[in-house]
Amino acid sequence: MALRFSRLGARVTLLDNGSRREIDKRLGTASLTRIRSLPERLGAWHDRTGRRIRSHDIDLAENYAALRALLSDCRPDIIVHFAEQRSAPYSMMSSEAGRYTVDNNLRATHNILSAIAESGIDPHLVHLGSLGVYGYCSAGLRLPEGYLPVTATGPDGREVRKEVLFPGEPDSIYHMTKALDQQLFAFHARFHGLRVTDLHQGVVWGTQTAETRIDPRLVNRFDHDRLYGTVVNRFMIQGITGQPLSVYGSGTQRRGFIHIEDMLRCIAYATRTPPNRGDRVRVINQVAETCSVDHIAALVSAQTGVPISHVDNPRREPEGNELDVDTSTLRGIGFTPRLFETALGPEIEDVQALLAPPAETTGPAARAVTAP
Ligand code: USQ
Repeated sequence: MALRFSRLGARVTLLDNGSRREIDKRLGTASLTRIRSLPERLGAWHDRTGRRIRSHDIDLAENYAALRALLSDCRPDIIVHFAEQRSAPYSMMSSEAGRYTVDNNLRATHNILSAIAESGIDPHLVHLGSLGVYGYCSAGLRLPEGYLPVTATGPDGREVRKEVLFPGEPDSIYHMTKALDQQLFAFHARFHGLRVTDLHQGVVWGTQTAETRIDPRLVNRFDHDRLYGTVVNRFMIQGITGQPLSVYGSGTQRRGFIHIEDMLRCIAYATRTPPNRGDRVRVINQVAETCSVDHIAALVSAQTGVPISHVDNPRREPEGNELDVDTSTLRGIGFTPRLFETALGPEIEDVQALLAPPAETTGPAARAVTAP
């Protein structure tokens, strides 16, 4: 995302405490692609484009003073907030992981909101939320973009209509933090006039973007382990390496999905169209299509010839669910997303290419793939 904004001509400053790298060390996991240090990556971007991205090692949850000082100094027009522990299964792995997820995510979000309000700046805050905030039981409803119209009868018998934040039913501690984030955004928008867009995003798939392709040192993470590997990426790597595709439970769980390249386009769109001061928080459902897990497995199996294996579901989640999502905002901007039917085959080839890096690459660009 930082590279995309830099290419579009923005002056980009990164705040990163390296938490994802630390979690890898603790879990003994690694991205399939080799992820260079942040200074190396920013150096590569500069080598290739002449553009500079500044970075600061600041823990947003722990170091409010540094965050506040930096915002007063930078006075950003846009803040894109990704600074949260992002894996649902990680958050459910242990009490410690769940508590870290709550402590980190809520404190980071609230510190950003407080620092904006306290420093008197007026940036548009764009937050990466999650479709899972709603819960996965749409039960005949089309999940709206954040708000549910309700009609109630007042004490005088008159009908009252209003829109309320959708009363979500998150299925993990991680999704619960995104549901609580929503309340913090609503409060600060109402109380301090902060301008906020919350993107309720589906499961991301794919690895490379236009910018990361220009140099192997810029490649994105490709996680394929049980905690950070999302379902499509796991199926792709299982297909490529000839391991049965691990469908959890019945496979009739339905989720929303979006390709990483389309995610960048959607976030860039959101930043170009900020809400006004005094508006309620804008919610956009950032989803290209909904699909069941067994359908994705069938597509990957057809592409790779690898069989599907239904394994006991290690997660506590509804066995199967319907999912109908309102994506009016994205369809309204003429969004033509990558869909599995046509884009999955080329993506599998891309991942294969990442496993077999060109000979001139300086150092190993890919790691050995072990059974995830
Ligand atoms: N699944 C399998 N086999 C696997 C891995 C997953 O059948 O090998 C199933 C899971 O049981 C689940 C579905 O695939 O029903 C999706 O799992 P996932 O790990 O791809 O995604 P999920 O846990 O839902 O969460 C991920 C990210 C989170 C993000 C969310 C978007 O961890 O950051 O917010 O996707 S959403 O689910 O729409 O809220």
